[in-house]
Amino acid sequence: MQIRVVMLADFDYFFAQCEELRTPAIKDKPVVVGVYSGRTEESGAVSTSNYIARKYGVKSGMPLFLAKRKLDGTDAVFFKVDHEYYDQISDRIMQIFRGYASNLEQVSVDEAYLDVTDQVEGSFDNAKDYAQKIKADIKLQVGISFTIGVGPNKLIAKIACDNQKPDGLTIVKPQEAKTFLEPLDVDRLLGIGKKTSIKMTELGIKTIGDLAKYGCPRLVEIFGKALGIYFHNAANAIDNEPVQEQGEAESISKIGTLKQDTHDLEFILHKTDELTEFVYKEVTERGLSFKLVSIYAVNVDLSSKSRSITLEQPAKDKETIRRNVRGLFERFLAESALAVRRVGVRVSGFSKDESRQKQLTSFFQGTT
Ligand code: DCP
Ligand code: CA
Ligand code: CA
Repeated sequence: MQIRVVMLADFDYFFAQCEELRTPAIKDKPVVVGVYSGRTEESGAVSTSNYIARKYGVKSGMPLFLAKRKLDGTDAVFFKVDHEYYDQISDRIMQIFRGYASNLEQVSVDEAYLDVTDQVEGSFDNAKDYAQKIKADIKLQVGISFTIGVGPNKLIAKIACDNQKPDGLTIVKPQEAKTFLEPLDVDRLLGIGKKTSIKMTELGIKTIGDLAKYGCPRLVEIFGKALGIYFHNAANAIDNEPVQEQGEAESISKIGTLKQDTHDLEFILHKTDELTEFVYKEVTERGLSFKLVSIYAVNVDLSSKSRSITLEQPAKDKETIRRNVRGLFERFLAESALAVRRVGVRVSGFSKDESRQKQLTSFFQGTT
């Protein structure tokens, strides 16, 4: 399998940071966001708090009265959760992420995986600059800080992200992945909760390194085939799960570097035609129809932009991709004076190609 560069972005003290954004004057005070159960004025639990409040021992899930007690004598401010507002901010950030990644997988309101392999040309050194650029862009556009973990797969990206917070950036290169995991407690792996971790301690497995050395056949014997193999692979830093939009099928895209920086439409279309060939081939092989055609451009100053168009009808032919890519680039170049360095073509919004299914059905009918 080709080397991948996967990022996990996790927004810092998210609900509380959203409140700070709305009311900047509270930034230097302890900020607590809570769910009030309504039984009494005080009853309810802490959703999250800013890092100042955390210094006083406030934690997510803690009863509010306890948080209040810990913050006694400070100028702490308390808020009721406002999911609608947090969702809006989250949506804006996710939308910006989409312009930076070939694939985006949102896992929760404040977390998303980005597959940026193409954008950084498979290089973990480029990934560092790229991550900093994304962070700076969103800080500027939205005003929210977050932490990024970068690794060769989702598993490593996630654990790397937990390494240093807030406003952190941890990069784990493929060759460092196993050593990075080795000293960590096994329960840092997804799927190892209290019960499993007790069981592992009994087996003499304390760290991920211990688990990596434990034989795969023994693990299968103890935990069953699926789990045993998963534990063995995870401990050895192996994870082939793709970064994939949840709910809908992922997109198919291809990005390439132009022979020279240019603002010339025909020169760019010459390249995108090549990329379209690749995308079209993949779409056909998988029997998909698409409803969304997008372009992606990285300018000489390394800023990047994407533009999309939703088709009236699902399509599956090459000409539709070509025509829309041309239209999108025409408009894009008219709006931007910068020369372009890299370009991309993407289709998404898939449905299964029904005519092909019919063909298959009639094929089966014909043979019986
Ligand atoms: N949340 C909640 N109740 C919990 C945990 C979390 O309501 N017990 C909400 C509030 C958080 C959001 O989910 O802002 C994201 O959770 P995280 O675990 O990512 O925590 P934070 O973003 O608050 O902090 P961190 O900076 O540690 O990521
Ligand atoms: Ca989170
Ligand atoms: Ca978070």
